[in-house]
Amino acid sequence: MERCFTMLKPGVLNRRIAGEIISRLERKGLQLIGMKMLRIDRELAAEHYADHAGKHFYEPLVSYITSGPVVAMAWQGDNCVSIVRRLTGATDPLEAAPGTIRGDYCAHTQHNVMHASDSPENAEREVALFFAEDELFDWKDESAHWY
Ligand code: 3AN
Repeated sequence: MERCFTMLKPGVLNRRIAGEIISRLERKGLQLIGMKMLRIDRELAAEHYADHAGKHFYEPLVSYITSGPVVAMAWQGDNCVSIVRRLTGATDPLEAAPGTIRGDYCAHTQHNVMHASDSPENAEREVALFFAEDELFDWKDESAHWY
């Protein structure tokens, strides 16, 4: 069973679209095993986006991600990372297909609505960065065979 970390970026709550986005992941059949709202500080942002340090968009990215509350989520399911990435769409909203989250809800790369882990390894690292073990709920998913 694979896990994936997702995070609704600042602005999503302001726009009142958090529920719609979460619904898309739920309706696909992924299992939500952790969720919380938090305000990211610069230290956590730097750790989360360490791979991007030094890139031209790094400073704006850190300023943005720390600018308001986010909704962090941990999901579980077969091929969870690939499924979430496909539902999320391309990084650049101009490339993101209509029907994907980024294809439907944003117009600028910097404000592209949702972070999603890009590999199972990064997913494990990110889930551990944002959630303590006792904040994750590996509940019995009797409906898994419906999807
Ligand atoms: P993804 O979020 O699709 O995995 P990454 O990991 O390359 O994409 O980028 C992380 C975040 O950095 C993106 N979600 C976006 O907010 C921001 N970002 C990436 N590339 C650019 C860019 N060219 N200009 C502005 N922001 C960018």
